[in-house]
Amino acid sequence: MKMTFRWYGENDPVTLKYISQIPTMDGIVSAVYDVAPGKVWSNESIEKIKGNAKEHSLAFEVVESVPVHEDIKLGKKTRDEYIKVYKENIRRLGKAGVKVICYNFMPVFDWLRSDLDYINEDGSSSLIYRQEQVLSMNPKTGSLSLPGWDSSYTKEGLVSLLDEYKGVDSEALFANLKYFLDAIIPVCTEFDVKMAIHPDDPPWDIFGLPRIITNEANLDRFLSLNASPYNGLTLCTGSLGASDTNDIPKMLRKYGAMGRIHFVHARNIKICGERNFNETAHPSKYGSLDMYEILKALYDTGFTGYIRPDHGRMIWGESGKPGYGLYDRALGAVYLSGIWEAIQKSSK
Ligand SMILES: [Mn+2]
Repeated sequence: MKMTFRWYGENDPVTLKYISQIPTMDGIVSAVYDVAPGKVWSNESIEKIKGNAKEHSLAFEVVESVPVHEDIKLGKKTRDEYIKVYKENIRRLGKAGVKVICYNFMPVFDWLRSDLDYINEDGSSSLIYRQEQVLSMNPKTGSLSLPGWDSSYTKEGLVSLLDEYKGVDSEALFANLKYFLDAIIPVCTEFDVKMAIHPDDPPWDIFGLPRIITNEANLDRFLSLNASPYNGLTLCTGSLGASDTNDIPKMLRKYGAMGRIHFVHARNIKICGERNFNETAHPSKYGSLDMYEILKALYDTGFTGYIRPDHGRMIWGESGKPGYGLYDRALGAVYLSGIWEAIQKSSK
């Protein structure tokens, strides 16, 4: 298991120096952030991230994410041009030593939350999700004020994009995903870059948009779309865990044994009512997920891939990018590494 930490580049208030000071840290997870989806990343930008990381003795072997252009998800004729660009990015990243690319295939929005700054009893703050509140912000009426998304699209742009998805149901989305995978996996194989799809967050349909990376049956189907081991998963415990019908340790054991888990996002959430949840501190006692069982499942299936603490709360007066402060994620990393050491030593 290799411990990593997401870094948002030179504008991230969490510096590489701070990340390198977190005990047990092996590397960073990053991306080129100033290029629009569907464009080629410059070799200079890729090398710069790698060089910056190296200066702090951190590896740069995981990219999160290379965004998939909406035309690919929509299955439009123009997708071939965007797939060509995607393949070029895989080649460039592979040559730079990147081993895993995390991506998602969620239409229009990826993660959704109702509040990015919910104040907990102890004064820390968390991202939370309340289904009713999210649905009351129906973007089709132009009344979008989704935290984190309200400035990503213009009202008109969003309405027309949502219109384009009217003909795309989950079957069509699966077909478009297969088309994409079949095109890129040969390049991944040649350049030894593993693709790791991130589950949909939260793992159910929203605003009439299909979501397909949501549960065990759909993950089985996803993996069978292209049987190559280069077609794999980012197992995000908090995303899948928002649905209490998902048995996370069971899924980790199953897909881990198949060698299809390349990257793990380990975070905890507390389910509080149907389709409502709060993000919590990482330890098991605060959330609905048992982090020991999660790491034990990885250990038992011989996991050698990458893991990172996922969203943290804001604690100790820190402010910054919601979910991506330094302190609580650092505590998460060390907690996860502590469990791992205990499992390793007690298994000898
Ligand atoms: Mn995640």
